[in-house]
Amino acid sequence: MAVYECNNTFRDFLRELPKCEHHLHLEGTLEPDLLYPLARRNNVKLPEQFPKTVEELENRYKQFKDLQDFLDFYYIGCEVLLQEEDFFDLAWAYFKRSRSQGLKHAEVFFDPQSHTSRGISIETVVKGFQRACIKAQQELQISSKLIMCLLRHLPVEDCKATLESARVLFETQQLHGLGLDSAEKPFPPELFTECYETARSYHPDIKLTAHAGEEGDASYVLKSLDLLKTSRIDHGVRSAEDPELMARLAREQIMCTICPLSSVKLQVVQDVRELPFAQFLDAGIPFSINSDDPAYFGGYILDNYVAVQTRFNWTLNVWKKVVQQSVNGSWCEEKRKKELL
Ligand code: ES4
Ligand code: ZN
Repeated sequence: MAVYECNNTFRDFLRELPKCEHHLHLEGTLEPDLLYPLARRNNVKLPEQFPKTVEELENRYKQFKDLQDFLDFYYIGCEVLLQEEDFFDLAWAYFKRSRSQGLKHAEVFFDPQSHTSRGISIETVVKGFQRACIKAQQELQISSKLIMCLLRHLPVEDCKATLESARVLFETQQLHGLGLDSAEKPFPPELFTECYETARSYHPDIKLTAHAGEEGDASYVLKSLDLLKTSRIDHGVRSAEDPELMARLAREQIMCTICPLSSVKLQVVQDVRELPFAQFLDAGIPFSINSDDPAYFGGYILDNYVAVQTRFNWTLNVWKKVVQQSVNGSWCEEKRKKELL
């Protein structure tokens, strides 16, 4: 793994920037040193071949072959989460750790299906996460929004049932948006057109996003916009392969939520320097810098900002622009955006 470190002065500067995170899977914040205690607390037996110690697991996380190799670990990790308290502990640990890295606002994903499939109710999951969000606002001054994701590798009928079970949560805006994650390539956006239509019928202000252009090519991004009508794209880095799409992302000001350390760890690119930041800046496509699954990819939000700086050496003015874009592209109230800037 390449080293992504910058000098202390720059790290301090980046820490002080009002950072917003738009691409963060709460289940992806499960650190090995929480995974084993939770497994014990809940009497969960991990698979026979699963690493036995924190150190062994951390070593295994140093490199993933691809997205699926990572997802296999991610879903096993989910199995130690059972009680409302577990979901609270998980999210609270994320907020505390990210506060020390200068996080101000977070729009966080969770995957109800990885829990409801084990007999846990969506209410248990959401209540635990909501309590952590409230505490983060009160004690850490971090604002947040919850985004529910559908697992695209599961049958569409299962996704529809999950949406229906969350209907009231969307109607009351306890859930702010809908996303789509998990294995991308075999499960293209068009499978979920109806799900997104249903979600739009739940609330006029519901926000829509989808993972696209991570392992799938630019056509996945295009289809997410056209069929799912998303106003944001998670990752989207392979958009750079299609000039017409790039022009559209700029015209429609579609924010791409880029995750530098994730894309290296999952071998989407071999080094952060290969990510299309310069093309996005030149084209005027808004993007944000995010940690995705920090417990698995070796870095929280500031670590990702630092990784970008080590490769791109941006001036203070470029950072100012990047931060402004990130705040302006957030799904928070206008009043909160003004406070952040
Ligand atoms: C994910 Cl990096 C990534 N891609 C797709 N689905 C995911 N779920 C959690 N992390
Ligand atoms: Zn993701």
